[in-house]
Amino acid sequence: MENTAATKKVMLSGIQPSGDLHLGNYLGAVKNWAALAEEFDCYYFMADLHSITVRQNPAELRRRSLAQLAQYIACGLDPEKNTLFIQSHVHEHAELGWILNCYTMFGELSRMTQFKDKCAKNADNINGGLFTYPSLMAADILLYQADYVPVGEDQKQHCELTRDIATRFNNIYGETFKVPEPYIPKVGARIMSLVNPTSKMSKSDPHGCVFLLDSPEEIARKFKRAVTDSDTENCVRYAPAEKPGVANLMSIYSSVTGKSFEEIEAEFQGKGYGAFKPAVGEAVIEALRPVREEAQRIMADKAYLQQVYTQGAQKAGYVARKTLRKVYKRVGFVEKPF
Ligand code: ATP
Ligand code: LTN
Repeated sequence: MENTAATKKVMLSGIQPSGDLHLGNYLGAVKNWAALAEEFDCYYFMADLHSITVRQNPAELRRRSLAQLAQYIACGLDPEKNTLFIQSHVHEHAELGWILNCYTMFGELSRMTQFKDKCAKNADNINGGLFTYPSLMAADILLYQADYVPVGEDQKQHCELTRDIATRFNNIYGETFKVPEPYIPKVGARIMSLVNPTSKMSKSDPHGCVFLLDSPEEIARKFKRAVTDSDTENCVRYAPAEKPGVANLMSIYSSVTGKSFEEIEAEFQGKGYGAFKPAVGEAVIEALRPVREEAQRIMADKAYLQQVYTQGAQKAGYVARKTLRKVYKRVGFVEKPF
C-alpha cells in the first residue's frame, strides 16, 4: 500500500521557546526529525503555552518563537513535508488541556519529577500551570492521535502519564484517543554541558551551551574553554566514566563528522587536548554554518514565516478540531449549533 498521509503513522513533538535552540536540541532532536518526514506524518510545534509556566519577557518570547520556527526549517524540516505550527494558534490545545485536567489525578501530577525540579528552581512562582503542564502536554499529543512522540529521557515520564490519561478516558467513554508511544531515535547522542560535562547541555546553562545562532568566533571560544579532564594523560580516548569532558567532545565530533570513536582516537593520537578542542570547535562551526545562515535568511523573511505558520496552524487545526469535537460529544457537551 502506498505510504500516504492517511496511512502514515503520526509523529509529534514540541520544544518550548523558552530559550534559543542549542547543539543538544539539534543533535539530540531536531536534526533527527528531518529524516522522519518520508515515513511519518509529522507535526512539530513551538510550545509557547507551556513556556509561560515560567515567567517570560513578552518581546523575547515572540522573537524566540519565530526564531525557533526559522531554525526548525533551517535544520531541514521542510514545511511542505512537515506540519510546523505555533501551539497557541491552535486553541484546541488549551481546550483539550482543560478537559484532560479533569481526568488527571492530583497524585499523578505531584509525582512528576520535572514539576519538582521546576518548583525548586522557581520557588517564587510555583503556579498552577507548572503543576498541570503534563495534562496540556497530553492534549498536545492526543489531539493528533499521535503514534509516536520523539522526546529525550527527561520527557518519558510525561509520555507515560499521557498514555495513562488516554487509556483512562478510553475506558470511560470508549475508544477516543490513540495511546502513543515515546520514540527514542536510534541515532542522537545526549550532549553534555561544555563547562560541566556530567550534566546535560541545557538552555538554562548558557555558558556550557553552544547555540545554533552563535557566531563562529563564539563557538570557537566556547570549545577552547571546554572542560577536559584533569588527568595527566592528555590523550583523546573514549572513557566516559573516567573522562566525561573528553567523551562528550568525542560524541559531538562524532555526531557532526560521522567518524567513529576509533577513528577519532587515531586521528588525535599523540596530539593532546590542545589540538583536539579547536578541531571539535571547527567541525561544529562548519556543521552549524549552513543552519545559521539559512535560519538568519528565513528570520529576515517575515512574510514567508507567516505563511508557514499560517499553513501549519490550518492543517493542525483541522485535525485537532476533529478530535476535540469527538471528545466534547463523549463527555456530554451540547453540540455547538454554529
Ligand atoms: P531546559 O533547560 O528547560 O531543560 P532544554 O534545553 O533541556 O530545556 P528541552 O526543551 O527540554 O531543552 O528539549 C527539547 C528537545 O531537545 C527534547 O527532545 C530533548 O530530549 C532534546 N535535548 C535537550 N537537551 C539535549 C541534550 N543535551 N542532548 C540531547 N538532546 C537534548
Ligand atoms: N515538555 C516538552 C515540550 C513539549 C512536548 C509536547 C514534547 C510540550 N508538549 C508534546 C513532545 C510532545 C519539553 O519540555 N521538552
